[in-house]
Amino acid sequence: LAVLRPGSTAEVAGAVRLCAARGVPMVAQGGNTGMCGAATVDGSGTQVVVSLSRLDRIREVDPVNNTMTVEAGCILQSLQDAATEVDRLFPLSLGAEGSCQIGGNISTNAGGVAVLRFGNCRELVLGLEVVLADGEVLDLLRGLRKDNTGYDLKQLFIGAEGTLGVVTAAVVKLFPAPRQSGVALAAVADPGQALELLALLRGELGDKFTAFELISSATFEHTLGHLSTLQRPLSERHPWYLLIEATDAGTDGTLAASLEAALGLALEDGVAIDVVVAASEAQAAKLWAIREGIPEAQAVNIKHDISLPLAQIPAFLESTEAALTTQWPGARVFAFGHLGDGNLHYNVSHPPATHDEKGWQAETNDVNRIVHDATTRLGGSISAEHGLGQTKNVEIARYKSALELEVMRRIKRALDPQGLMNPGKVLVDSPGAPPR
Ligand code: S2G
Ligand code: ZN
Repeated sequence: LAVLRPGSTAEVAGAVRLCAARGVPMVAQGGNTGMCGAATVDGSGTQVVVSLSRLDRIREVDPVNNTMTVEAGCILQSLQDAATEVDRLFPLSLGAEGSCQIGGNISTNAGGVAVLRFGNCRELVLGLEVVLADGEVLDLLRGLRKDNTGYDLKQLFIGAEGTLGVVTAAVVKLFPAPRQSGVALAAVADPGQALELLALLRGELGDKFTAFELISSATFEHTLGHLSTLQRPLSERHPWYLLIEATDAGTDGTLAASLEAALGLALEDGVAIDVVVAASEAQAAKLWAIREGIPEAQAVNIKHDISLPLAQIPAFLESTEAALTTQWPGARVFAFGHLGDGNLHYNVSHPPATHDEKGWQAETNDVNRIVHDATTRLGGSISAEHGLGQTKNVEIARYKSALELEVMRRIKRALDPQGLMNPGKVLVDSPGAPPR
């Protein structure tokens, strides 16, 4: 019906009161970079978008408390820059950081490449300001690391995709700025060896170990082929690659040596086949550019964002690719992502002999069935970091217990009795939604 562009929390509250009084469903929207359509209205023509873009003030930076109070419409990059200005780090980092907004990151509990060391939004947020479905402003903007005074209400809204209220501001944690960093690319023979390398680096680097991104050979070659600006960092081709990053807030200058020693050990122990350690920031950026270039080269594939218990990952990769290529000979699997978190992005391309790119999308449900059933069978989750939105809400009804879904509905009914907050997202049938 409209895009509402409130300029303050009070205006968001006014807009929500207006919509609530008239039974108009609201879809809160930040940078709209989500992967599951959570911030997109449905086709009914009855919903309004509530854009948070004008709530873009950094209200307070407190380097003593190591917190920052920011409004929902702040671009993620601007938070990173504001932290750097006071010699701190705000560690949330993901591909869309130049345009995604912190309100949307919080509402989808975004992860990205530094979860291994710093956790996802659930761990990075200390306080929230939320406009509830009746227009009341719930002020939870406390920057306390410890506060056991009742239910931890903020956690209800983190990852709720705007279905319980509209996030308008947050208190986020700051960390010591890294003084040293080291980036390397390692080649391994198989996912089992990747897990051995993960364990070795965890032992050798401890909490200096920041990122561990898996890239399959197919993904690596496809990305290098797609982005001509990228340079091949190792002379030989290998079955699997790991992009590794370590950082240290200390100034003792030992990080590079520690990283090289750990990788030397991996080579000696036969845990890695080959390794290249970036000799400069420019070379480190070139290695990261390969990982950052992957999503752009994946545009037309059927995508998945799953997580598994780490030990199940080799079995999942082997059995699922076999099942997919049996049903669709010639389909290619592009597996990559945040292996340290057990989180794989598992994208499947069209089998050229039988499907073109457009036709392949029609197979999405059947491909999802194989991938999501295998994930669930191995104790995993069908959405590790991208959320559910409107593309996976139906899927969770298949994999979550009736009781788990019922408890979610009870929370939804309690906080949004009219079912006006982003209806149809997360939970397929938004309880209480007015019949349309
Ligand atoms: C990543 C980005 C979205 C995708 O690259 O880590 O979360 O799957 C993804 O292409
Ligand atoms: Zn990811």
